[in-house]
Amino acid sequence: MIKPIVCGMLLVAVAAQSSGRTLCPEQPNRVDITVTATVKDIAGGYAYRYRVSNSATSAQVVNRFIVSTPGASESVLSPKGWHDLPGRAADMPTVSWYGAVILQGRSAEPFALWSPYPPLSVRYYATGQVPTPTGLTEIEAEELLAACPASFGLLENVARSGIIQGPVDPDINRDGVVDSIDLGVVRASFGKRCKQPSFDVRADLNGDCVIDVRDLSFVSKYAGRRFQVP
Ligand SMILES: [Ca+2]
Ligand SMILES: [Ca+2]
Repeated sequence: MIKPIVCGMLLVAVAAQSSGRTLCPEQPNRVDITVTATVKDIAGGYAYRYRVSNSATSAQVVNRFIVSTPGASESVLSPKGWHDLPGRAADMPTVSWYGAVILQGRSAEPFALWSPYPPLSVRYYATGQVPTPTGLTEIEAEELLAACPASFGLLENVARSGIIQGPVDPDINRDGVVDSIDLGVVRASFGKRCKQPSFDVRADLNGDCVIDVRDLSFVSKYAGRRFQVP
């Protein structure tokens, strides 16, 4: 039974080539980066400084680095190289950096943002860039891009994501003060996990898909603190 199946696959491959069907480049999924963050109390808020290094073993360059800033995007400044990403889902505001391509074996210059919100776990994302093959005409390159939308470094094609320190707003109901109402939101779904009934995503402040003492202690730590409501 094995031989006929192999023969069949070969015939399909030959047919694809002879018909001129596009062979898409590999999708971005082989970026190997190291991300470090430092946080300092500064001027009534926090300065977050990030460094991104693209490993020499990475198969792709990095063309965008993104930090999720839940509940805090309105107050994030945009120093050189940083941008708000308009059009993102309201529950996942982000800032992103795409000032230059980070080659394999290289580090990006550190970049920073300021936020009034204290540090907790947030998610970062990196997209890998797949260059179009050399030697194509402009029309051929456009046809390849159109035929292979998944292959080129779009935000949706995240090459690597992970957890890092970033700004998180402990004022869950955003009334300007961290108090018993915010603690109550966490307690109301304490112990719940993602996709369970009564899991309140607002209470999962560190984004680990479970509402537990980590979330509660973060809100408790900042009880009484006032944050300007945008
Ligand atoms: Ca509140
Ligand atoms: Ca959590």
